Amino acid sequence: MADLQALREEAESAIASAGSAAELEELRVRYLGRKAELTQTLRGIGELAPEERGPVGKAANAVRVALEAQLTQRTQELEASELDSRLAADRIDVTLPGDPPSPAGHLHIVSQTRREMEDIFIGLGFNVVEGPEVEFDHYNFTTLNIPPNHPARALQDTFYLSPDVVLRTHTSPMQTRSMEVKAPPIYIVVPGRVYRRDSDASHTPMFHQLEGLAVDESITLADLRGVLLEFARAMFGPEREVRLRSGYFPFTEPSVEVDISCFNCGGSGWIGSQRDSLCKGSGWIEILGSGMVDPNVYGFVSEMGYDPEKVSGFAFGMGIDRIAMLKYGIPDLRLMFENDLRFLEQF
Ligand code: 2NL
Repeated sequence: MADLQALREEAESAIASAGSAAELEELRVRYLGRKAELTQTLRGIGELAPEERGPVGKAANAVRVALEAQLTQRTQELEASELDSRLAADRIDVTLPGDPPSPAGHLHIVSQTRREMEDIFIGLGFNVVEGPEVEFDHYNFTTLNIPPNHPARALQDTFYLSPDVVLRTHTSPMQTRSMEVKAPPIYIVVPGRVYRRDSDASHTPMFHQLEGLAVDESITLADLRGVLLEFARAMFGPEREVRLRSGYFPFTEPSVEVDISCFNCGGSGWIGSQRDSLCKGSGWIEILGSGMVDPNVYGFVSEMGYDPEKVSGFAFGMGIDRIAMLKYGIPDLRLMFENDLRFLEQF
């Protein structure tokens, strides 16, 4: 009985001072395991004198129950405090920003160029107008004085959605649409996507155009030249000159092709002793087509007061992608639409 009391005190103080769940498990094995002194005592009860069996068995059982209870309680306490310290040590601040922060993107080179062109024309008094990419052939061809058998109307060149609906081949339809709802004077530029059945290094089935239209009293070819000279200088540098050559479009008369003096060689055609490859040694680069609006075009919007005896105007059209290619030295138009970040990130 005295041994049992001593064993109980020893075990209780060991359990009370155990510092971890693992240590408690060791103590459980030592004091309550199969080879433990107490277990042996309980097993050996039958060998005791008959009058001792009752009190010793009772006392030994009481020690076992007490130690088990104390072990369970200490185990719970220690597990709780171990969890607390693990939670404190492993705490993650979920409010911290992601790592690494992803860099912000930027506008596509075509969008940047388009906005730059829009800004230049806004500065010259033009408004920016947009319109549908799916268009009636009436607006895409007929009101632009393009006759029924003109090659531009051929299935070969134009995407037809039905016999009288096309993907617009230029943004000019929106210029006629604008004149239908706004009496002169009108000063507009129309940027947007256009579609032609064409595909090589300088032609893609979809590309971007910006067309301009100015109709007012006494507009002349000199106004056209002045506006395009200002545009050329704003876009390609204050030293630029423009050159007008005779051209042909069904919707303008007269029509002119407009060149700018080459910004690569300064217009000389030479880089040192080499012919400039950009302008092919000519000193000039073609940037757009234009002309004075043909009186037949006004015939489709005469109700709005577009009387060729009273008003006159000029119009022009240019490729936004082509302007960007020239300005940034891009060798192949298809690069613009492949979405390769190694290309896009350069601009
Ligand atoms: C080019 C040439 C051009 C026009 C577009 C136009 C529009 C109306 C009336 C008359 Cl509503 N003309 N637009 C005029 C001349 C040329 O584009 O080479 N574009 C890439």
